[in-house]
Amino acid sequence: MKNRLITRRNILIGSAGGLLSGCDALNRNPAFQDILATAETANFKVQRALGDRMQLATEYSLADRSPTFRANGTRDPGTPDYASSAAQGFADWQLRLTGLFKKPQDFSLSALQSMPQRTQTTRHDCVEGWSAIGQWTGVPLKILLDLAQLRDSAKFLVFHCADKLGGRPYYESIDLLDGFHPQTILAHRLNGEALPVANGAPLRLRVERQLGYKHAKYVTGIEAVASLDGIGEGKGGYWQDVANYEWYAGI
Ligand SMILES: Nc1nc2c(c(=O)[nH]1)N[C@H]1C(S)=C(S)[C@@H](COP(=O)(O)O)O[C@H]1N2
Ligand SMILES: [Mo]
Repeated sequence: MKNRLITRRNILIGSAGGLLSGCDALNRNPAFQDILATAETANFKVQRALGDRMQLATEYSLADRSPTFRANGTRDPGTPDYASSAAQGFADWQLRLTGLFKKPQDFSLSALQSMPQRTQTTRHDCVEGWSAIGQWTGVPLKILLDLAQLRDSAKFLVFHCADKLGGRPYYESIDLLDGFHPQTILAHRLNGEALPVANGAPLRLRVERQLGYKHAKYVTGIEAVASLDGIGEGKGGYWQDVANYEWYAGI
């Protein structure tokens, strides 16, 4: 039984590697292997779960877009720093990659905009009971992870934001499966225009297989960590800490 399981695991890891090319670090990653280990008793469930995690979210046509893409949560971080950056069209915005990277580095907004881009029209589902379809353009997170090179000990990516809600910094985190997912992008355009302040200018995460609160707006930094323990209250995100929302909010 054990041997069969190991064999199956290798097959699963192998196929994940095929889909997410260049993800040797992911395949060696203990967190990734934990995903498999949690469903040891029902292997087909593991296979289904992993298969699901690899799938693309539905993409829509431009005609399907919502007339207006509503905003939720912070609509303007409202700090002097943010206001002065906004006044110069975010020319001084820096995205800082810190933590468990071999080559931690900063990217300016214009550097991110000059990288290969992905455009996708997807449906955003907020847990509060509304959805909206919008077209997003941004840099695939995988490109940044490949440049900064995760260390083998990295298990999660924490997104730090410029805003506070109720006095606490907003933050979110995802695992490496979502980090390397082809639809996971740092978006700077919505519906063909510069991302509005209300929707997270100049940079917001799109992690299309999960609910709205995972999509961190006003992103200033990505920290690669081995554990979520030291971040916020340790539950992996603002709403997880404040209201016990699920860390993995799959849709
Ligand atoms: N930094 C930050 N990110 C955030 C939030 C927030 O308040 N601050 N709200 C979250 C929630 S609950 C949702 S539904 C979406 C809303 O994105 P939108 O304003 O573009 O509709 O952003 C998410 N990301
Ligand atoms: Mo939300």
